[in-house]
Formats: sequence, structure tokens, C-alpha cells
Amino acid sequence: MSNAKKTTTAKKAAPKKAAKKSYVDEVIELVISQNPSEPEFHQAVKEVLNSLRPVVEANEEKFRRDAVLERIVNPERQIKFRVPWVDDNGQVQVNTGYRVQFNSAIGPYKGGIRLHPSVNLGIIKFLGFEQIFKNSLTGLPIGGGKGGSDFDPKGKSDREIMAFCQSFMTELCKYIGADTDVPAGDIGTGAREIGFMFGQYKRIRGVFEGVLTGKGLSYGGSLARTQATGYGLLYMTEEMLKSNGKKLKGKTCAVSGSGNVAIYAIEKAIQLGAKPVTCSDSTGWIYDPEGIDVDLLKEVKEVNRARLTEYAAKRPSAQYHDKAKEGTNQWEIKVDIALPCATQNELNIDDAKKLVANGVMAVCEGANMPTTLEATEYFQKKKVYFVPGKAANAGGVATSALEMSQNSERLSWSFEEVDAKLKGIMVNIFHNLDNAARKYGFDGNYVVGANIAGFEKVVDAMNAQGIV
Ligand code: NDP
Ligand code: 2IT
Repeated sequence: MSNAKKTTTAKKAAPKKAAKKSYVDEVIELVISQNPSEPEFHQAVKEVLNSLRPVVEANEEKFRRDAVLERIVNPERQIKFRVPWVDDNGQVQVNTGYRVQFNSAIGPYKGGIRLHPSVNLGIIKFLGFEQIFKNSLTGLPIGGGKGGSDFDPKGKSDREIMAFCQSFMTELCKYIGADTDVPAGDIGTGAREIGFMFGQYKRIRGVFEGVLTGKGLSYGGSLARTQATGYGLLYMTEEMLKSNGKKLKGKTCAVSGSGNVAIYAIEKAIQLGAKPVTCSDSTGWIYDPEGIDVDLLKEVKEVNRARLTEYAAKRPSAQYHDKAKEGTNQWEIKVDIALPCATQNELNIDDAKKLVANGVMAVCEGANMPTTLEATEYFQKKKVYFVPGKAANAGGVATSALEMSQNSERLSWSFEEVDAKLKGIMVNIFHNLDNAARKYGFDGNYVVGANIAGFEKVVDAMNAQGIV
């Protein structure tokens, strides 16, 4: 090649280099393309990875070389199995069971079992992914996992529930254990289901061990576990308000849901001097301007397993609203604080606009990912204090870890002892995430703070353990 030609080539305008995509964007795209039809999983990954930009971009080449993000968004293992059982008419039913063992860097997999017809792999993956960071935030040695089935417990007899739980555990018991993976409750799985599952595990594996949490008190359960998620949510809310110079006492709250988390959120809110005025289930919602009567709510939901129409029928001050007929929900009530405690994406941008127009000051998530990304950003833009579920509802799993400790030492702690530890954990989580947000210049952004604080410990453990 002649020199002249070389010069000509060199003088040609250099082709524009495409701007290199950031590592975070690359991994978000990868997750979407590799896991199509899993929108909830995409949503959870986007929220977490976008929050991690300041940490990852400060050391991008190392993170990329070690494929840290690819490893964290890929479950260590996902198990899918058939769950056949016989209904009361003698008909065989077949459901699908899942257990996603997402990340064991800091401890055995830990996370609940969801029984709801909407369950699919994507839902369990979003929950398992969130659980990694939540469990890390508790400061306790528990990794992230989640399981469930598309089984619908509604309207089933106790015998049908037992038949399903026994069949589910017959397969699941091969993959779990007190030091490997410890499931617990979630939507549709309460003390009754945990009891049936524990009995079947013990029968097949022949060991009495802390393989499940949320157990009954007569066979290794922890005092205060039933209350823990809802109580923890309120301890967190109170601490967050205090640190911003505000008080919980005297504030009105809109709560959604009327299950385990909602009931004990309402109970603790009342104990701390706030006034919860709403609750809901999948068919309707209650507005009770006098304040929710938590004893009546427990009777309707925990004892009678009935609908909220029964609450309204027994409580003169309560108004019942049918969701389908009216197209309304509890977020249109004027309140100071919103506590979504039912399910994912139950608070969207229209709800957020109504809450903000009505002067809401704080949103603290009792459920997992109940607020859409758009609604979350709107709250943040409007300077509404917003605490994400992985921090605000971590009291449940934290107390599960306390149950594991009690099982290991074969002792039971008093209610006061567990409750005091729970409160300490929630206060600690709040300050950790508040400090992490400040450290990276995102003061008051508790989403960024929670994701970074949760991520740092997991990544440190992953790095220490080599490429696994
Ligand atoms: P429960 O099954 O006890 O209660 C769920 C409540 O939410 C019920 O009132 C239910 O109404 C309502 N709900 C569920 N799904 C839907 C839906 N698709 N649309 C409308 N309403 C719905 O569950 P939990 O209280 O245990 O769980 C609630 C949330 O909190 C979930 O997001 C869960 O992942 C999260 N969570 C739970 C923890 C725990 O310790 N239990 C810990 C941390 C988070 P209906 O009865 O009509 O279905
Ligand atoms: O979402 C959750 O943190 C739970 N459902 C509780 C998990 C647990 O292991 O107690």
C-alpha cells in the first residue's frame, strides 16, 4: 500500500464511534430480551439497576468484567413442578408449583410462598429478586428466594387446602431445609397452610427442624411473627417521619388490603395514635371515617374468612364500595399517609395524582412493589416521602430470621423481646438507607438508598466467594 493512499485513508472522516452503552442499560436490555413475558420481573430489575447507577458507574469496568449484574439478575436455580391433588368432588386438579432460589451469597434462601391464581414464573422471580435486597437490608444472614403456585385457596375446604399443601410439599421438600432454603407465608399462605406444609415435610424427611417460618406457636413458631410485617411497616413510617421532623400521631392513613400485612399495619397505626380509615380486598373497599375497627376486621378476615361486606354490615360508620361496580378504590380518600398492603401495581399514576391532590405526605409500601414506577417517580417529584417495600415491609422476613435463630437454639423468646428486636431492626434499616442515599448525593430518595444499601452487602459477599 502506497504512502499516498495511506494518507488519503487517514484523512477520511473517522466513522463516528457509537456511544458505548452503559453497563446498567446493557443488563436491563438483556433481562428484557432473555425473559420475555415477565413484565413484573422487568419492572423490579429496572427499579433496582437504575438505582445502582452511581455505584456501578463509579467502577464500571470492574463490575462489567466480573459480570456482577448478570449474576445478580440470574437466579441460582429455579424449580417448577406439578402439584396434583384431589378436590372434594373426587376430581383431580393440577396446579404448577415454583421455587426460585435466587441468591445465597449472604445466607440460606429465604422468602415466602404465594398461593394465588395470578402466580407465574415472572411474578415469583420479581418477588425473589426483591427479596435479595430486602433480606440484606435486615442485617441478618438470609439470602433471597420465593415460591408459590397458581392454586387459589379462596372457597376451598380445609381438606382441599391440606391436600394441595401436602402435594406441594411432597415435591418441594427435596429442595429445602433449615440450612438451605426456608420458605414462609405470603399472599394466600398463612398459619393454616404453613402447618400443613410443615407436617408433610416432617413426615417425608423425618426431621423436626426450622424449615419453614410463620409456624404455629405450639411447634416452633415465633411470637410476634404474625404481627411483624404490619408492625414493622409502622415502626419504619414513624422513624422516617421523625427524622424529617414530622409525627405519625394524629395522622390519617389509607390502607389497602385486609390480609396479614394490612391488619397488623392497622393495629399498630392505631396503637401509635394514627387513624387508619380504609382497607380493601379484591372485590371492594371500606371507608370508615371513625377509624377501622381492627377487632371486627380480624373477626371477619381471620376467623370467618369472609368478605368486607360483612365488616360493613356490622359497623354502622363504614361505607362499602364495590370496586367493579364503581370503578373506585381507597386512594381517592383524603389522607396524610398511604400504606399499600395488598399486591403489586395496585397504586398507579392516576391514584398517585389523586393522593397528591389531596395532600398526601408519605407513602410507605407494606406490599411488594405495590406502586408502579411511574407513580413512584411522581411521588418523588412532588416531594412525598416514599419508602419502598423492600425496606418498609422487611420486618416480616426479619422476624422470620429471628424465628430461625430461636429454632436453632431450641428456645422461644418473649413477645416483648422479639418486638423490641423488630423495632430496632426497622429503625436501623431506615438510617442505613437514609445514609446510603446521602452518601451518593440522593438525599431523601429512599428508593435509591434502599437498593444501594441492600446491594453493597450482597456484592461484597459475592466478590469474596469467587465466581460462583
Ligand atoms: P394475605 O393473603 O394475607 O392478604 C392479601 C390481601 O390483599 C387480601 O386482602 C387480598 O384480597 C388482597 N389482594 C391480594 N391480591 C390481590 C389482587 N390481585 N387484587 C386486589 N387485592 C388483592 O397476604 P399478605 O397480607 O401476607 O400479603 C400482602 C402483601 O404484602 C403482598 O404483596 C406480600 O408479598 C407482601 N408481604 C407479605 C409479608 C408477610 O409476612 N405476609 C412480608 C412482606 C411483604 P382477597 O382476599 O380478596 O384476595
Ligand atoms: O415478602 C416477604 O418478605 C414475605 N412474604 C416474608 C418472607 C419470610 O420469609 O418471612
